[in-house]
Amino acid sequence: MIKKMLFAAVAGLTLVACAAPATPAQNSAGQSDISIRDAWAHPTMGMVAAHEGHAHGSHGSSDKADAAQSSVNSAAYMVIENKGNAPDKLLSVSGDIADMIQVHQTREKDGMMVMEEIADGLEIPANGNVELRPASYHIMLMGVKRDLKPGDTFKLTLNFQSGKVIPVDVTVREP
Ligand SMILES: [Cu+2]
Repeated sequence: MIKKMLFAAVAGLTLVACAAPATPAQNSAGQSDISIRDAWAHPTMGMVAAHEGHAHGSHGSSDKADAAQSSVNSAAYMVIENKGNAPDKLLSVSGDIADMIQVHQTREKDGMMVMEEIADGLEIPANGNVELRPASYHIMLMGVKRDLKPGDTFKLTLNFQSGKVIPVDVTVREP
């Protein structure tokens, strides 16, 4: 009985080991294999604290003006690598460092640099990587809740189409 079970287990392992090289062109059973490196974000240059001082003294201004002034933004960058044989997509990013977090791209539009949300997800190709960097793809942090000083760290959680949920430690530094 034990011998029979052992045989079944070995057979199963062999099948798994052989499956990938045997079907290189058919990756319908493929999986992404996501890893993150070099995650960093812009400092906020003391603007969060500066605004709080200002807000307390601005009783006459409207809520709307306060909201606009209170929105201190930053952006996070990193390299997202996919060592798997299936593409994946970064669908959303969550974290408590900012009121709103979106995946953005910066591009030129009518001679101006504009940034917009990548609403349908940022594709990470199979056996490839995507670099998020200034003036390109970035994770927009809108309404940063505390000052980000060089050397600080905070956490983001990256949510992928495959269902992978990957926590990332982001270090604040100058570009
Ligand atoms: Cu942006």
